[in-house]
Amino acid sequence: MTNSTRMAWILAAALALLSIPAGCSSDGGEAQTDGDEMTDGDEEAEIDEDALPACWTDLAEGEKIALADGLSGTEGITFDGKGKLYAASATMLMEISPDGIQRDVAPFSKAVGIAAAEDGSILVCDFGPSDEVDVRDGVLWRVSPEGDAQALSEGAIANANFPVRTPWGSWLVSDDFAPEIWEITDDGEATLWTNEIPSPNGMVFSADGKTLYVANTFDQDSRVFAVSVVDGEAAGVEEFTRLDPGSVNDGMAMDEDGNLYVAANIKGQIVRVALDGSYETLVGGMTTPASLAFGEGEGFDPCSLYVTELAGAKIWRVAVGVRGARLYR
Ligand SMILES: [Ca+2]
Repeated sequence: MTNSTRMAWILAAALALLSIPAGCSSDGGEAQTDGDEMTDGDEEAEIDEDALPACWTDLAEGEKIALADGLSGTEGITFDGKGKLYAASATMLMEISPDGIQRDVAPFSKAVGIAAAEDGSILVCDFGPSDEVDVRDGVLWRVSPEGDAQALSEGAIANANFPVRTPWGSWLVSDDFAPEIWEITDDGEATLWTNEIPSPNGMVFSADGKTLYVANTFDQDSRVFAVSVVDGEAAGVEEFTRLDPGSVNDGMAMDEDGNLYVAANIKGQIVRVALDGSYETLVGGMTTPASLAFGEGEGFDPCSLYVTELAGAKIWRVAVGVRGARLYR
C-alpha cells in the first residue's frame, strides 16, 4: 500500500465515521460576535466599491473565531448568493445562521463538497454507497431552496468530491480517489473533462475564467495545479505551486486580488498562495480544515473565510481583510 493509498483510506475511514448518524440536528451552540459593522451592498454594483459591504474589523488578519460548534464534522460549505450559508456533514445538508445555529435541509448518504447555483439551489457531491475507485455510484445532487433533492448525475463519477460552476455554464466535479474531473451539464450529461491531475479536490476559476486552479489531496507532494481553459476544454495542465509536504490539500477559495486560499487538511492550516506561487500560512490550529468560502450576505463578513472541519466540530470564521472573488454560479 503506497503512502497516498494509505492516506486515502485514512480519510475514507474518517468519512465513514462521519456517516454514522450522530444526532447532530440540535442547536449548534457557540455564537459569534455580532457583525455590527456590516452594511448592505448592491450585488449588481461590480465597479462601485462604495456599494460593496464593508470588511468587518473585529478580528485581525489571520485571527479566527468559531461560528458554530458541536457539529459532527463538516466538509462542504457555500453561500447561496442570496444571504444564506450552507454546510454539509456526511449525512446532512444544513443551513447555518449568522449566530451559528444549524437547520437540517436534506439528508444524504455520504455528502462531500457543495456549491450554489444562480437560482439558490445547492449542488451536493455524494460518494455514493461505495468508496471503491471502480464503482461508478457517485452522485451530483441538486437541492432546491425548498430542500427538494434531485440527482443531476449518477452512474458516471465514482466518488464525487467537489463541484464548481464553469464560466460557460456547466459544472466540473472532481474525484479525489481517481485522476478525474468530470463535466456535468445542467441537463445531467456527464463527460470526462480531464484525467491529467492526480487526486483532484478543491477547484476555483480565475476571475477571467481562463485558468482553473485545482488542489490535489492524496498524491504527494501536495500541489496546486493550473489548468488552461480554451473554449471550455482543458488545454493544458501545469503545476502552479507545491506546498509543504503532508499538507494534503483539500478545499480552495480565491480573493478579489487573485490570491488562493488552500485548506491544508492534515496540517490544520489555511495557506495563502500569491499569484507568483509563493505561499504563507494564514492561520493554523484547526482540526482537518476541509472547505472554505468567503462570507456573503447580512450577518457574514465579506472579508472572512468560513471554514469547515472534516473531523472536527467547528465551523470557523477566519479574518482575511480582503473580499472574496466573485464566484461563477
Ligand atoms: Ca462511490
